[in-house]
Amino acid sequence: MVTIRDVKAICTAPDGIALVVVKVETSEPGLYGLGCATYTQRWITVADAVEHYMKPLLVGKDVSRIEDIWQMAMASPYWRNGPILNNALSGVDMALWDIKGKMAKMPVYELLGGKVREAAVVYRHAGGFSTQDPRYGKMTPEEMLDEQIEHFLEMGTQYIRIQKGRYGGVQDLEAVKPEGACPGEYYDPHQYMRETVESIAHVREKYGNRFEILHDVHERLEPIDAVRLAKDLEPYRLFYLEDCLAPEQVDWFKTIRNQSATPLAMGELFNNPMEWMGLIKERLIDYIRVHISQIGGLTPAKKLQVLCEAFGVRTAWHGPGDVSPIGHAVNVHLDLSSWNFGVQEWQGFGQGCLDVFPGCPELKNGYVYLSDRPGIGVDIDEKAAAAFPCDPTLPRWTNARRPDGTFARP
Ligand code: GCO
Ligand code: MG
Repeated sequence: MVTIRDVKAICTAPDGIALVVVKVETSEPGLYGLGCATYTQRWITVADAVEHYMKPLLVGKDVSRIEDIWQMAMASPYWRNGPILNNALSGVDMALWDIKGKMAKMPVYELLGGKVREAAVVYRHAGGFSTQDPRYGKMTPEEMLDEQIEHFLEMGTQYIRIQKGRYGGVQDLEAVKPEGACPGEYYDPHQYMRETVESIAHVREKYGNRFEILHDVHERLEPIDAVRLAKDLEPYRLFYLEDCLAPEQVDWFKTIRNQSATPLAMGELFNNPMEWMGLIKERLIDYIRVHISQIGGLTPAKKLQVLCEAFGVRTAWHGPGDVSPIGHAVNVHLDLSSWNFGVQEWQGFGQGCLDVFPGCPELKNGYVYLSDRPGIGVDIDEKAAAAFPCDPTLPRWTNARRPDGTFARP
């Protein structure tokens, strides 16, 4: 029996974004697994949970018992389904799938039922520039947006997320902030709504049906405004509208569903199965978008994908810069082996990640491909990783505020 000998967190920021990877070493010399536990805003606490709780819980356990370990480790803290411990568990869970693939001499997608497609079609981000962008002010937002669209079209991209500026739009609200307002990332929800419809109308007018259009509201609107935006965007036939409600307001999806045919994607902020169960059962969304390490790893994500298939919901796993290449590869193992795959969000890797994580999935002509190495297929160069320490500074962008200074869900 091969057992778990050590469990450790490796925190590294090769592209300037804090990533957390869990390495599970085994009693078999040279056999280890890697998993993604990336929660970039609270990476220190996740790493701490891995060291102080996952390690003592799991050392000595049989590596083959993935389901049993997942169930035991999920309920061991009694309180469960929170972001910190879900990420710590995800790192272990993915690492155990990596080990099982290496022992079976198969890529993980083979363990999940084999390929239903050779590669996963991706969606890219256009227009998400910030007022800090050196080109801002020299180029109009439309010119910056078009430049990014042209770049992605040259790369064969078929799905492009259109944002006019950051989440909440191109905002430079120094002028409207109340006297002595507290610091924050100010934006005007109604200005953002108007700009978004104008931007997408411009894109559809200029590019026709050359690519599928997506947009990410990022929970930046009050529910009734989300209803209005979904209706206002209906004529432009989006592939989907992402995160148009905050998780606390998902009951409003019923209203949106009844008033608009704009396809809806939700889930990157979910941690708890009770957040998605109703949306799927009632067929209130079209795409599920969880951040796989935030729900506890590949084991629960596979179960979620199968649940969604029964209700006609497709997958569009969260794939931002704050997922490690191991996490991105796990997304793609699921993408390749799931019949109800929709689209894969793809941020792409900087040279730092490519150097630290040998075997990164490869983007070719709008599709992402996995190596056929056994397991997850991505390794880590720990020495190179150590050269990119994570920054403990708290993120500014999550301090979002409306013109009157009210804090807004970011
Ligand atoms: C996306 C997400 C990200 C998140 C980020 C939070 O659609 O990729 O909205 O941009 O904001 O992952 O850390
Ligand atoms: Mg999003």
